[in-house]
Amino acid sequence: MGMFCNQCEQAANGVGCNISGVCGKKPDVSALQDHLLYGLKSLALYADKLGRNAEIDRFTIEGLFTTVTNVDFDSVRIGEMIKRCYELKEKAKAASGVSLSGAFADWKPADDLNGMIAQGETHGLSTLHVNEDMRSIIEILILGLKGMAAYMDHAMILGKTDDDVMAFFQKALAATTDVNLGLMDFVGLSMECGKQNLTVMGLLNTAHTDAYGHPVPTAVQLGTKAGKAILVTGHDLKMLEELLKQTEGKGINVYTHGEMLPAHGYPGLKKYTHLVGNFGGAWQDQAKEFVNFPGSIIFNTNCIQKPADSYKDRLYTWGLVAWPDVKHIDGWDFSEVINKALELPGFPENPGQEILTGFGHNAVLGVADKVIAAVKSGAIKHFFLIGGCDGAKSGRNYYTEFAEKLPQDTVILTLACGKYRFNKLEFGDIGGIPRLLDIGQCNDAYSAIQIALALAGAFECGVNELPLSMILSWYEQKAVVILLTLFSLGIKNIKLGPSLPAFVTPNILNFLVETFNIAPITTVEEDMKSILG
Ligand code: SF4
Ligand code: SF3
Repeated sequence: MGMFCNQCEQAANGVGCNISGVCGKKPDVSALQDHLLYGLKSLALYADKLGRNAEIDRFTIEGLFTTVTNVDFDSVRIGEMIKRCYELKEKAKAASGVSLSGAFADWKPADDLNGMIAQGETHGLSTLHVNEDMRSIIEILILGLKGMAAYMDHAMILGKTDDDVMAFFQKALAATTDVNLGLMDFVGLSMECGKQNLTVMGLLNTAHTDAYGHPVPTAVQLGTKAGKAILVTGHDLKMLEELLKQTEGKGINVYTHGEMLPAHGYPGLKKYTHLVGNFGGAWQDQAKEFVNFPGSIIFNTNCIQKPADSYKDRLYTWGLVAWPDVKHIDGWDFSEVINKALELPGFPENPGQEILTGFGHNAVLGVADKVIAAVKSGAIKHFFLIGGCDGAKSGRNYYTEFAEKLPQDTVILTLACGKYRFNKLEFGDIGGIPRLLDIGQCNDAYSAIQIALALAGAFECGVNELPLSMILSWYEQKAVVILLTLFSLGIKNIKLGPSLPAFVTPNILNFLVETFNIAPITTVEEDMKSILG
């Protein structure tokens, strides 16, 4: 059985995974994910005509997020989603009263998993186009939709949605089945996807700050506290809050991992005194780090990797993340995770280094006067946004080296898990402003954009004219949609690494270079020289 997937930065040989996924995705799961995406397009053909339907819209978001890299590796769960997708498609068809025909409109999955896998193998990138540039731009749109769905899922968990955004999801998915649309139609839809994602990231920002307050600068302990322990990894703050409530007074300390680190900055979460610190680094180090965590571990979103036997029995998944044979928690009752932690030895007291987080736009703009004065006096010469995803492939020490070699009169803004490349280093401060400001998770790119817009307003220039450079790293589809958002805002001169996406053809890349002057990272010396002169 073969497969083809090129949606992330780990795509084998820079082309695509065709025997088995570098991420651990097996051909059957790949076929089922392709099949689910095909079903979501079929559903969208009717949902687009039907208008807003909460059940269908919620499913579309969950379905798309399920196919994001490092989320769901469980064939049985994906098979169930395909069945559900078909039920909803039939429901949307009946309710919309429209009659459509064609391969997508007539989609019907087989009754059993093997049949669904066989169908999925024929769906591939599930487009009717043969031109490779068309396929490339359609894939960019689809991967953008997947990334945006991830952020929408978190917003929906906190009770937020947006009708216009949901209408766009269905319109764009349906458009990918339309052979009459041309290249520029999909360029337009991709830019619109970026714009819609700004709304979604804003919605999620409001959801977070309504529920937990605006992040405040907070020192996070990297050592351990004596007691039983639970590690939470992923991105979902609501899940962490529920776990904190359920562990209160039980003698269990809760630690964050990976993209959960910024949780410590939220007043509504940091008030729990048993949220004690952050353990480990970015996702790709989980296998070597989790073995040393003497408590239970729970994933609430990506990035999960094949668990080692040494910690599999104390590992749990929640929400859309799943791995075969790893216990999945449905709903909001975490007693099983808690009871497991109580059986395990926990940590001894071992204080360690502290690092700072919590520099969202509210905190940074709260000291805007100081920042602007420092720029005007020449104390701050340049800002660098060094952020994005971390990953396993070599070449990512570029980001560590870049941060280390920056002159002392520069400030680094960072976000997402790529920060682990340098967030334990000492950068000092400029007149009391820390030189390293952790804005938050990948979705807090929204906050970075607000900071950039406010600075541009204060200096009466455009964002491209600011002394600000973006040195970004990508890995999965959330990074793709953030790039589309930056493009939709007209942001130019981004340097992107560690390698360029396999799904971008030379012609599409030329278009992006000509329009946005985006460039691949080269060497630290060369890139720094080209920016700072
Ligand atoms: Fe390969 Fe990435 Fe696809 Fe996994 S998600 S199969 S690593 S391209
Ligand atoms: Fe990291 Fe997976 Fe992208 Fe939220 S946790 S940024 S890679």
